[in-house]
Amino acid sequence: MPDVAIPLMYAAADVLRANDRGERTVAAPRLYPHQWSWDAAFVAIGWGTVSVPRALDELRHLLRGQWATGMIPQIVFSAEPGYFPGPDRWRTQGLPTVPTDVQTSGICQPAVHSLAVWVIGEQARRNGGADAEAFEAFLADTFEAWFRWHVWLDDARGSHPSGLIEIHHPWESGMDNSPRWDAACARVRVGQMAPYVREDTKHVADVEQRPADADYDRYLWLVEQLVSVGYEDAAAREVIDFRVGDVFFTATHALSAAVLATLGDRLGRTAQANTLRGMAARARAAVAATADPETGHARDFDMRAEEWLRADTIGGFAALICGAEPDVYAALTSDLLGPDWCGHPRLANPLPPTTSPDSPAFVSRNYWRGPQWPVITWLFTWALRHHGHAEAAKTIAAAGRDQLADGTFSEYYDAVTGAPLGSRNQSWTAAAALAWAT
Ligand code: 9WN
Repeated sequence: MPDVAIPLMYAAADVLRANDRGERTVAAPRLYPHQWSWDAAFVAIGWGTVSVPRALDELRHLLRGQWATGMIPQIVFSAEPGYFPGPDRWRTQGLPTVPTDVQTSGICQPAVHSLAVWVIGEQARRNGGADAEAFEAFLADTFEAWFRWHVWLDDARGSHPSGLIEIHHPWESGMDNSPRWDAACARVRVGQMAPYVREDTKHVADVEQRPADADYDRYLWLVEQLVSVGYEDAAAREVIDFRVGDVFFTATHALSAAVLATLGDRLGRTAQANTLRGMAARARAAVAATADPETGHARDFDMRAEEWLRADTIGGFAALICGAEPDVYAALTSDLLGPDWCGHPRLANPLPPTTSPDSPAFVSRNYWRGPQWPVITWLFTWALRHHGHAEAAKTIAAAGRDQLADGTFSEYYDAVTGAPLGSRNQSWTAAAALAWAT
């Protein structure tokens, strides 16, 4: 029986249908009129509960943007206006590594895609019949593409001795203005570049819900630096002002590579499956090695300054995504549920805030600096269940569903007042509601 009230499921499916543009879904109706990489993975999971073939189309469309290097780009652009920076600013067109039939940005986002393939595969197996067949055909067609994505991450972004996946832009973390990046961003020296006008602030009720202008200057400057080396990975490592080992990204890579290995076994691709298992083990060990000796929380590493980045954020719980030793996992789980995090007395809903309410960097309504993001909540509930902590998953999922009962399917929610924030009818929020229903 679904755990989500039936009318909420219908409403969530209606959000996906309204945001559907054929083979792809816009991340949000006005704010994000293109296909985003990690959004597409979660959105496909949501679609999978409605229509497995439509879910597979979503992922196929995303793969149209895959670069020859193996990178899956952060954005596959559509012709719809209203978002900045668009293709003109990214200037990826004409590079030898980019696809020719779609335009893309030049960076990536967390590797949750093989997780999506896995979850949709489970749904297809439960459905049986044509859905199961469609999934098997899809897996055989696309396995290589997902494999190449993880290989690229391991090679081009996993060469630092820490074993962490490195990112070259805060947007690659998916948690753009998280306090995780404050110290590293402070070291970015913005140079001369063409003027620009933000579009995002035109679509939200209050600019205080979005990153600051100074953040945007850095974001755009980092794009200039990447353009200056034609997005070539080795050169980018040398020139980029922001070079950070992202522990949460690393954890998604570990989890996704592990489940893709199991799918590879089923396809009889033993050598590739073993390669994926090796990557997953290395990435998991890298996440474990970041643990702060005092708190046990995972830390990011600034590869430019060669120092640990300390911030009390949801990134500290990265090991819950990829798995850890049983005692470490249990301790982190009880910390997440305890009075410093989900159970913090200031919170409107007992859900993981993106930044600890006790952190000086906490702002309850500003983007990744405090608000609760339903899609992140869903990811933690899936991972907790996967790693054997079903009760904790159930507790958090129940609160997550209560939050969505307002029917706005907002991008994020004020952690203290519970108010819906950012875009309404955000696709991945609707997808989270649907995914909790299975
Ligand atoms: C930049 C689409 C994306 C999400 C990110 C979220 C936000 C973009 C932006 O929206 O980022 O990628 O313009 O603010 O931070 O996680 O993928 O929903």
